[in-house]
Amino acid sequence: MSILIQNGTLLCPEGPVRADLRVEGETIVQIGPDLPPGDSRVIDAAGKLVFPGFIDTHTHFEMNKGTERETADDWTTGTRAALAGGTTCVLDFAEPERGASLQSALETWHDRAEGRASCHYGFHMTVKDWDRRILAELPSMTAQGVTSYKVYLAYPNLRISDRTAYEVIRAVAEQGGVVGCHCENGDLIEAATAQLRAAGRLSPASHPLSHAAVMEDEAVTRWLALAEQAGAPVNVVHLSTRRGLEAARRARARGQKVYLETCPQYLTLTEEKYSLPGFQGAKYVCAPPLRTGDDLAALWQGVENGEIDTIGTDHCSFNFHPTKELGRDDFSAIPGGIPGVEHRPALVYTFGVAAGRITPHQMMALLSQQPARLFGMYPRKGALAVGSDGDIVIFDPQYTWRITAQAQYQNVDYTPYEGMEMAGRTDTVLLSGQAVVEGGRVTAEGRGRYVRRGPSQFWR
Ligand code: DUC
Ligand code: ZN
Repeated sequence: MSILIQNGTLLCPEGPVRADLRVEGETIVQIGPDLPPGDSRVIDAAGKLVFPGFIDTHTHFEMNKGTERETADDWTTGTRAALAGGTTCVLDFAEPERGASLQSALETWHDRAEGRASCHYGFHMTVKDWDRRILAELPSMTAQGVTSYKVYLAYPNLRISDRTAYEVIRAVAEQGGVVGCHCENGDLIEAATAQLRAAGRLSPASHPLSHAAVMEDEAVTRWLALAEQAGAPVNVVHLSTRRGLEAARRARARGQKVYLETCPQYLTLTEEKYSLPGFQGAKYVCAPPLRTGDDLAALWQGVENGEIDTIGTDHCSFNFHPTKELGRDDFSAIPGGIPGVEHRPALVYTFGVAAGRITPHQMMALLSQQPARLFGMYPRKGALAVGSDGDIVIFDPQYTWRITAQAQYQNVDYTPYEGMEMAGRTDTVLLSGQAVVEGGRVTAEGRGRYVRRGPSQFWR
């Protein structure tokens, strides 16, 4: 069975092209003007934008599994929501139990995703223990298609020392992979949290104070110093501040290869949300927190001028009732994380393309091409090109709608973007050459497959 997409504007690697595109089996087989329909099913994409399937570089499905702090979205609901929005591949964070092997985490994540995922998926590997045994596992991870890692400089149960971070960067670089870092200074977060609690300041309004911009600045600066000493490219995940961006600029000016991810929440929402009445601020608690309007403007500037490479969601959904409410009496007990896997493409289109900040081609680079390159999937994924996978999004830039929790696929009882008007939506999605979203509704589920990734393809 083949599908011919006619009359669309294709966001090809070299730029937008008005042409037709044919997918046969799982693969793009033809791109060109006026392709004959033959016996292909024809989809008319006149007036629409045709993107390579979007890749979400940062999700947490089934996090804290089996605890009262388990996330609301599991692999079934999270990947279905992703697909509805046009995300055809997610990269989720596998995390070993304390003292356990990387292999054990990889197997756990495979078990959770296999047969349930509606979009394709790969895994980054979180490193929290570091010893000869873990080091020895890296070649096997590479062979199994895991080529990206994450470390934390925050959280008591996750954070690693500078020496470990340095050694992980070096070891992963030898594998041709890349390490991303959660850059916040854990000691300063803990000190500020203790001070605020001692002063009886226990509402969500204290959350951004306990994660001040200086804590990101310091951690980005340190992370990039460790990378400089290691002599290897690194990634910064969920960058949220002007100061963090400036720290990355300084490292790049010294010649370092630095990759930057930000998230829709840092491009569309600000810290005033934490002062909403009635504990509503808890809905926005995530780490790093929402920031100021000045930070938001700086991040957009970074997106516009190509300094920011990827926009992932950090999708980590907790129901307001009862999960966020665990922190009703103490902001520091509010589970940190917000949903977004479904709405990222519409948000980036609305606040980026429709607002005149970026072109559709830049949106393609941020959501498809650069994620695929950095995480070893290009050009099989992330490109509209002959020979690439038939993961394709037909996006309608004319369709206006409002985000609501009531109408979302995400399995969570709110959305931080409630009521926002969107200037376009994902209309049709092909996954490996098959239509799985039509008219904005998911029509086929459970067809996601594991993506075995290769080395990072650095371009900076
Ligand atoms: N931040 C969050 O808000 N949630 C999940 C992990 C993270 O770093
Ligand atoms: Zn995260």
